[in-house]
Amino acid sequence: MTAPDMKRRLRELRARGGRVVVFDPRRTRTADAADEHHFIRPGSDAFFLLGVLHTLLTEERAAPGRLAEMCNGLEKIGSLVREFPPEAVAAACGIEAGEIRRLARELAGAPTAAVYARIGTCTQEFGTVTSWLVDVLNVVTGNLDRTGGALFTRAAAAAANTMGTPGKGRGLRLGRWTSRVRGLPEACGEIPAACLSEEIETPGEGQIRALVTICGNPVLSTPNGARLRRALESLEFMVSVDIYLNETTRHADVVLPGLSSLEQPHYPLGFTQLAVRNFARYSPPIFDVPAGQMPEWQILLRLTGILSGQGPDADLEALDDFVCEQLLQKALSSPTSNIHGREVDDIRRQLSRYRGPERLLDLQIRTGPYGDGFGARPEGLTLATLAASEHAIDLGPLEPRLPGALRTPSGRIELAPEPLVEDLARVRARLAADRAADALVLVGRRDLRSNNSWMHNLPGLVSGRERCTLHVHPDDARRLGLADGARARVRSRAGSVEAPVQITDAVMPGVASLPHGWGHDDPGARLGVARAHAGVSSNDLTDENDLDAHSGNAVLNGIPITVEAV
Ligand SMILES: Nc1nc2c(c(=O)[nH]1)N[C@H]1C(S)=C(S)[C@@H](COP(=O)(O)OP(=O)(O)OC[C@H]3O[C@@H](n4cnc5c(=O)[nH]c(N)nc54)[C@H](O)[C@@H]3O)O[C@H]1N2
Ligand SMILES: Nc1nc2c(c(=O)[nH]1)N[C@H]1C(S)=C(S)[C@@H](COP(=O)(O)OP(=O)(O)OC[C@H]3O[C@@H](n4cnc5c(=O)[nH]c(N)nc54)[C@H](O)[C@@H]3O)O[C@H]1N2
Ligand SMILES: [Mo]
Repeated sequence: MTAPDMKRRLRELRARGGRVVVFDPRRTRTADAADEHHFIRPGSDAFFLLGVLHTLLTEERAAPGRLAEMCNGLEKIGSLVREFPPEAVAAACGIEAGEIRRLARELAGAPTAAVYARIGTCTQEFGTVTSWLVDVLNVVTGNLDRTGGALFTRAAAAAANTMGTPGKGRGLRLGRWTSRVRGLPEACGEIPAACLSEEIETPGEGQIRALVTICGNPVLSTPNGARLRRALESLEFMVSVDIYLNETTRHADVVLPGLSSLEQPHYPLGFTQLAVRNFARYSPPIFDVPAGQMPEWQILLRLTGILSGQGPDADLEALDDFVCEQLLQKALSSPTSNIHGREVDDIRRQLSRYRGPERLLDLQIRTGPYGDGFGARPEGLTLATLAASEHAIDLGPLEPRLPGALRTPSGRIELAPEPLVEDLARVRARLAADRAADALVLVGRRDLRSNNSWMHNLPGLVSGRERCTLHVHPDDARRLGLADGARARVRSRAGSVEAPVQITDAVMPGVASLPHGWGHDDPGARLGVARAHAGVSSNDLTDENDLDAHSGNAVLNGIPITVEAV
């Protein structure tokens, strides 16, 4: 879900008689805008959700409705949750059994509802299981794919769930191969960023000796950044496509700055997949490209030419044509595409007004679910119609899309996939392992005037009170002898940092919070303003060995730490 002015939307939802309930180890601004907020122990969402499911199923409140006929494994859920009655999970998640039951009953009693989770439930020990249980809850209550519930978008371009055969596909593929050093499974073709240091450090066939970073600052944004910093130094060669000389790019042999976003055209390809209403919008560049600078897509094609052995003077036009041709041939040969079997020259000619990413976008929009099919539906969308429209084009509210939006081999919702069912054993084991009562764990937090690790080099965005502070609950501060504003040393398995303490009851007892993306005191970076507001990197505390088993996402929330006054 992505949409502007969420505060207003939540207010309007409540004015319509809706209720908002937030689960977060911190009392956030979202929590302030809600009817109810519950502190939840970091990493314990799976326990809580299992307790809710247990209540729904044992009290026979499940009402999947039309979803029942679309599911494989619905019956299995009942037996999976049997061992997780609210009493068994309450202490671990920090929410009382009676409250879990009440919340479950209210969820089941609501005419429509949506259970929705974001990054805090992904970047933790049970990230994949938690995300799965969220979906299971929406299915069991009949809220998946229902107006007023959790709906799929129908994006105008590049949506996997609008291409190919409706309802059928390869499904999600995990673990087809493993990383070289630690043997970690790939997920959707990627291996965890948490493997990067060891893949650089460990000699042998396949060792990473050169690196290209694009638009990323992994020294500050991935776990155990301190180790990565050392690893990057040992590379034979590194290129960064980036606009700043920061903690990561300063290790590069070559930095290639692209254009500012106002010098480039924009289409929110990613966010339209997550929108709360279907729309398409194209924004032309506002400023001309300054002399001597290249758009990022040309920089990347230039690098492609070099890496593919064509040297620094490879024909960019030919490379661009090659990329477009791949996409075009795929569309022409797909029996379900709206240009299946058409004359290739006709389509090429119609695409020829654009180059680079705009040409690819035009192709994807026109072969997409609202597209003009290059003349087959003249009233359909093209990039030209978007460009001619001053505002976004409204493609209507989200609507039920199942089973057509599915891309599983079975053509059904796989509600109890084997790898996740098996992972419940890990959940069970964790539930049994009592944590020490006074153990402290670390979570992060985001900031309105920041975007992950950057935007700290602009005076207007770092003015005012220091933001890289350690939030600590008053009870913990008392116990640990920490004073507000005084400095504390925070230690984890991976490392240690020193930060000023901010005592606040906006964090739950037993939890401390430090934002990520700070730590701008690197001598090699050229960030004058950011250096004056350096802060420390919370990813010097996160552990590259702690991952969610399936996604490979790093555990960035719920890090065991100790804190002492300095
Ligand atoms: N201004 C601004 N906007 C941004 C960003 C930014 O840095 N600044 N970043 C952008 C990016 S890259 C992303 S991915 C999105 C992320 O947007 P969100 O997904 O909304 O992520 P956060 O704002 O980090 O909020 C995550 C919340 O999860 C809570 N949390 C931590 N651990 C747990 C847990 O175990 N269980 C539960 N239930 N909650 C937990 C944290 O306290 C925090 O309040 O925001 C994007 N928007
Ligand atoms: N502890 C902890 N760690 C986290 C998170 C967390 O919640 N807690 N959140 C995680 C999440 S959700 C994310 S998405 C990652 C984000 O981490 P990264 O993907 O590393 O992203 P940023 O830190 O935003 O760095 C963006 C980079 O892009 C550069 N840049 C900005 N504009 C442009 C441009 O127009 N062109 C180019 N080429 N470069 C540009 C900036 O200079 C910067 O180097 O961090 C992750 N790390
Ligand atoms: Mo993100």
